[in-house]
Amino acid sequence: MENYQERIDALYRRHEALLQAPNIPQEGGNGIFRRYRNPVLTAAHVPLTWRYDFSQERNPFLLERIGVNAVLNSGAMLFNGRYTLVARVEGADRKSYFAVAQSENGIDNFRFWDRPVQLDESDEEAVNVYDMRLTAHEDGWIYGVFCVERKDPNAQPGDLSSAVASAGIARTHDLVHWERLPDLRCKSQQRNVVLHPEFVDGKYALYTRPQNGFIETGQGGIGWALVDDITHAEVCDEKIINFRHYHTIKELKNGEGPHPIKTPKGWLHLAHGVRGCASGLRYVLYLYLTDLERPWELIAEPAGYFMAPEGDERVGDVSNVLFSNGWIAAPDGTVYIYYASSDTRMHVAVSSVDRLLDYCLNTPADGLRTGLSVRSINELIDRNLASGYSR
Ligand code: M1P
Repeated sequence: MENYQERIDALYRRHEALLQAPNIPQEGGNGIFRRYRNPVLTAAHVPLTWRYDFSQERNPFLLERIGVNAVLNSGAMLFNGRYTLVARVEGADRKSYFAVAQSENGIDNFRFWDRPVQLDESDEEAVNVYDMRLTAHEDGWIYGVFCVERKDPNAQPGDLSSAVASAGIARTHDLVHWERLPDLRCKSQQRNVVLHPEFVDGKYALYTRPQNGFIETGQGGIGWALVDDITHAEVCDEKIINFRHYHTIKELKNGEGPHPIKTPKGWLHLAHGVRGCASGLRYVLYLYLTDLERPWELIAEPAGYFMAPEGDERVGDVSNVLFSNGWIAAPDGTVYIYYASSDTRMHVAVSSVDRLLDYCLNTPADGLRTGLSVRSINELIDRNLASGYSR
């Protein structure tokens, strides 16, 4: 039987081996992006000191004291030259919190900082917080906008599930000390709210997702709203800029991912779309492009999904889900897309601004009926025949 210190050393060795495992790109793919083999963050990446009590007196069996269920939906940015994720860590108790992890190259060796983020409470205590979108705004602050969940005060007695979602806002300069601002005030419930990185007409601009209830999103889609004062943010007028449609990948709901990337051809957006099927909800990722001067105006939107769950990604806590609220456009034009699979673990896929623009501008749009989908295929075949390719 190993002694206590040897067992601790073995835990650390296994943890280090995981943290230092090199990641490698997967072969094949569609040319638009490249997946990497290993998840970049999982529950097992969480520091051992957050989970174990290393005192033999208090923890003679060396049991894990505080469990982690999943590491998922992470905000992302380059911070002090490092690829930085503000991850949603979900405890075994189902409460999520935020934690910063960094990597030198964006694809492997992500390490959490020493402690999770200790966010101040707003005036009204929240039961859960999750899915932070990071925005380094031109006002000089780094903002984190996230979902705040509370029990529905109007729930019937015995109803322990009904909840209310709103957008929490906090800002920081160092990702350690966060100033909590009042939650977004709005007529509807909100999840997937994202701060645009630039002022628009001298105002803060938000991508929103108005909801009828905690789960239902009603008629709309992704919204756009201007806010005068981010320290008392209120959505008075919201217009839908990216609609949902019947029999598409976003038939049931959609939501903005991270804030869009500014490119010479427009703002490049990453979003998720949801449809229902016999096995439940299916979450996929899609892209769209909006005008540089008028970020609320759609320029292009390829048909269908950009990424969908594949292989092991399909299975997890909430299966058949890809979700992204973080990507990084590096100075050389490489784009690192950080996405979670099945609400369980974080992955990276790599592309470039040029490839993603090409994809957006040259993939046929959704004609919304099968006849037009087949017409697009035949037009492609005609062009290939004209170039001498018959099969
Ligand atoms: O379980 C899938 C996702 O469900 C929600 O997203 P949406 O509000 O668009 O339905 C969020 O809870 C998200 O965290 C989760 O990944």
